[in-house]
Amino acid sequence: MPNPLFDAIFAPLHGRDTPVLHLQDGRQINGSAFHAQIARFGNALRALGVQAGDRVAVQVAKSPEALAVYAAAVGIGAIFLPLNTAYTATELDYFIGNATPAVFICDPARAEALTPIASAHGACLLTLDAAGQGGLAELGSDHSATFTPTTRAASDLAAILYTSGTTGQSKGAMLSHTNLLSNAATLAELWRFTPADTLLHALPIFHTHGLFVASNVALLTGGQMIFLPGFDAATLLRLMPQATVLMGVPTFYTRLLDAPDLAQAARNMRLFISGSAPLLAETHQAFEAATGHRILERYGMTETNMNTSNPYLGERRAGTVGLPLPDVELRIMAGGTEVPRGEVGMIEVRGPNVFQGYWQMPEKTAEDLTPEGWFLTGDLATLDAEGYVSIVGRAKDLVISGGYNVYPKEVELLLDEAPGVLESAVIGLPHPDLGEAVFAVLTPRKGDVVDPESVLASIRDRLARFKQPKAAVVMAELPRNAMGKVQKALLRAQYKDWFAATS
Ligand code: MLC
Ligand code: AMP
Repeated sequence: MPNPLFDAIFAPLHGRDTPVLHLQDGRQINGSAFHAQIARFGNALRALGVQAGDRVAVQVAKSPEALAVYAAAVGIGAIFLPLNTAYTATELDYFIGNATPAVFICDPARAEALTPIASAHGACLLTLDAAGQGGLAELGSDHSATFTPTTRAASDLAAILYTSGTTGQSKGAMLSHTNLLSNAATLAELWRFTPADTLLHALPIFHTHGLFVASNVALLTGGQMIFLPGFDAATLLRLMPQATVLMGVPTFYTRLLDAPDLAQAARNMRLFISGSAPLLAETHQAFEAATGHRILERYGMTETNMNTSNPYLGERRAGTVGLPLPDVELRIMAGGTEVPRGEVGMIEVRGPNVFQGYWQMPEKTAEDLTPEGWFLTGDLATLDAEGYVSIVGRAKDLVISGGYNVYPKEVELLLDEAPGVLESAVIGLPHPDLGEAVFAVLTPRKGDVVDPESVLASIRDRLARFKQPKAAVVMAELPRNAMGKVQKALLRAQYKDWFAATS
């Protein structure tokens, strides 16, 4: 195949005169119009000199045009690099410096602030706003709607997605055409997607879940998407009667449960899927009681796309993430050997979904990816007698807040720089809306008084909002074990009711 991912997912839109995207305001975009948009962007990027293998970085609001940029980048053989819209200039400087994209597309409102970053790293800066307008759109309108994709091998890279690291340094996960296409095809079959499906799409498209699981699966199977800028419970309920499938993080489901008329809105739905963070068994049960639907929970990550899923027809077991996907091998390891069923170990996975390594970080790649192709996920789990996987914890120091990952180290490094702070410990605490929320424990330097609010204010412009602690407290010193390691488990136990009590 000349361009495996493009040919399977986007080329079939050409000549399709039925809608592919439905927008909140009632507008519809049919397949051929969307393909023409992709072609114009692809031709414009080529005219700018973007070559196969170059990175195309984007930090733009979710829109049909933003999705078209993904398709265009893949179509011209470039490597698509989407960035969370919450990232600050400080964070972007790192990503752009590390990935050195040929082009960086940002919101026009941020262009002035980001120009020095783009210039410093040799990227051409273009703009695209939430309405699909900006420099890229203007360039695109000068170009042809006829498009020939650039030939790529199945093992060539299609995307790089950054994932934060336990050391505080983000790593770019390199994903090949095969990684993305094999996983989309496996999920489409497992979840019984057909051209008759309409996916309610309210996730961001800068992460695996919204971009690869949701968009790739719906487009690969010739379905339609109700493409929303973000999550709003009332809008989802209004549009749900026109949809068949919803994919969301657990916060979507807890919020929907609080909304009136959920049962009525869900009547025509075929499937509700949850992932990216643990879905509490009680949410699963409450949703079934309210709607009659058993949410299908699956488990994945940036480096591997999806690894496991509850079955479509068999038992969807609450509190588990289901069975390994048909083409994914999964084992639970401790001390170099597989643990007996029922015992806890770390999940390792191998298969066509597993990434190609971290961008320009061979040592970090070697830490997590064995020469035999096993990826060490850092997730702790058990297997039951039927092979269902239950995630019971994480070996990595990680907080998952509303489906976004926050690595405490990155936050601690900034907090430790605040005036008067000796050291800090960042932990995740149970939160009724976000599942877990970020919380900081600060200790003062000798003789200093630390005001938690001023400390939080000092990092406000340097870190994406979702990573910033929702609350902070001061302690005289952090609890440590005999080895001197901060005992975060003790802190989590001490403050476990903080958000339940305050929200
Ligand atoms: C927003 N805020 C958050 C937050 N989302 N804070 C902590 N955690 C979050 N997840 C902050 C904002 O900065 C703002 O702060 C305030 O909350 C309100 O912002 P908002 O934009 O109105 O929030 P809302 O729209 O309600 O967003 C919540 C959400 C959203 C849960 C709908 O976060 C979301 O769509 N999450 C999905 C994440 C996702 O797609 N993950 C997949 C990763 S892929 P302030 O202070 O300015 O008011 C992956 C692999 C896999 O994990 O398996 O799928
Ligand atoms: P990310 O790095 O954003 O891709 O996040 C991946 C991490 O999210 C995984 O390593 C898990 O810790 C977590 N995760 C994803 N899906 C689930 C799930 N269904 N249940 C529990 N944790 C999950």
